[in-house]
Amino acid sequence: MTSLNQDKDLVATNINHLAGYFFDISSKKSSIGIFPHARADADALGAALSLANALQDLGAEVEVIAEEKAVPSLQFLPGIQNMVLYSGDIAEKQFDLAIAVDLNTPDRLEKREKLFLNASQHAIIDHHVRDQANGDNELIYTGSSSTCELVFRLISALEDLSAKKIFNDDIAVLLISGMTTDTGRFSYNNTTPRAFRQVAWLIEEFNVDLALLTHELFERTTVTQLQIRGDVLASIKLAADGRILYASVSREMMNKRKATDDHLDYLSSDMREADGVDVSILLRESPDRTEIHGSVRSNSCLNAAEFAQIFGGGGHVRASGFTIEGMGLAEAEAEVVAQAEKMLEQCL
Ligand SMILES: [Mn+2]
Repeated sequence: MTSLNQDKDLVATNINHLAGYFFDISSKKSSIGIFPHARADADALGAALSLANALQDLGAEVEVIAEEKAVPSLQFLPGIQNMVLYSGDIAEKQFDLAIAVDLNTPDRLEKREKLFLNASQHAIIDHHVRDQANGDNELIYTGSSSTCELVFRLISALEDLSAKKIFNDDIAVLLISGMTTDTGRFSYNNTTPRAFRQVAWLIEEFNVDLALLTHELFERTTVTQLQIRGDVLASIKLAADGRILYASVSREMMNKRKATDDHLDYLSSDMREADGVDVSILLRESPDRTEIHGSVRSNSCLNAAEFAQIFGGGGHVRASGFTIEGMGLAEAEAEVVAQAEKMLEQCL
C-alpha cells in the first residue's frame, strides 16, 4: 500500500492554503457545516467542535452535524450541547461549505452523506490512509497523530492570518482530548513530537483540567460495561497457532446485559495486548442485525488498513474497521478469520 499524502512540505503548503480559504469564507459570514464520522470518537468531535469554535470567531455561521448523540464519555467536551443531531428536517439544507473531519470518503457520513454532498463547496481534514492525492481543499496527512493535530495547525495559521487570538480554554480541552485518545495517551507509534509540543503549549497557555479529562475519556465505566467486557473476553477464540485472537458479539450477548456498542470501545485494542497475539479481531452484530461491524488491531506485519479494505472498510496500519452486509455473524467470522490467516501467512 502506498500513501501519497505523507509529504511534509506539501502538508505545510496545504495547511496554509486551507487556512486562507477558511479565513476568506468565514469573513463572508458563510454557513458552514462540519461533519465528524458516524460513531464519532474524541478526535472526530474534538476536531469538529474546535474548528467550529474557531470559524465562528472569524464570522462564519457554523453547525456541527452529528449522526447520533455522543457517547457518555464524550459528553464533557465543550460545545457538545450545541451539536446538531441529523434529522430529516435538515436533509435539504445547503451549506456554503461542508467540512468532513477525521474521515476521507463521504460514505462514512452514513445518513448525512447527501446533506454533505449538497453543500456548495467541500473540504476534508483527516489523517486516515487514502490512496489518492489530496484534491483542492483536502488536507489528508497520515503522518499526523490525529485530526486534532492538523486542526491545531490550521487554527495557528488562522491566528496569523487574522492577527487575533483564536485558541481558548475550550479549544485546548477539545484538541488535547482528540490527540490523547488517538495516540492511546501518547503510547502508539502514531504519536508525533508535534503532538507533544502542541499539548504542552495548550497546557501552558490555557486552563485544562487534565485529571478530569483523563477520567472522562479513559477511566469512567459502568457495571454494564464491566459485565459485557467480561462476557466477550470469556468467549475469545484463537486461530493461526494463537497469533489471531478473535471474538464475535451477538445481539443476544448485548441484550442480556442491556449493553450498547460503545461499551465495547477499546476492547479489540486490549485483546491485542495478549502475549503472542499478532492480530485481534472483534466482530459485533449491528443493533438491527443487518450488518456486522469489525474492528481489527495488529501488532505485526499484517496491515490492518489493507485488511479492512478487503471488506470495504479502512483505517490505519495497526487499527482499522469495516462493515459487512448480508452475512450472519458466524459466516462473517469464518471469512474474516480465514482472510487474517491468509494475510499473516503471506507477510511472514
Ligand atoms: Mn482520528
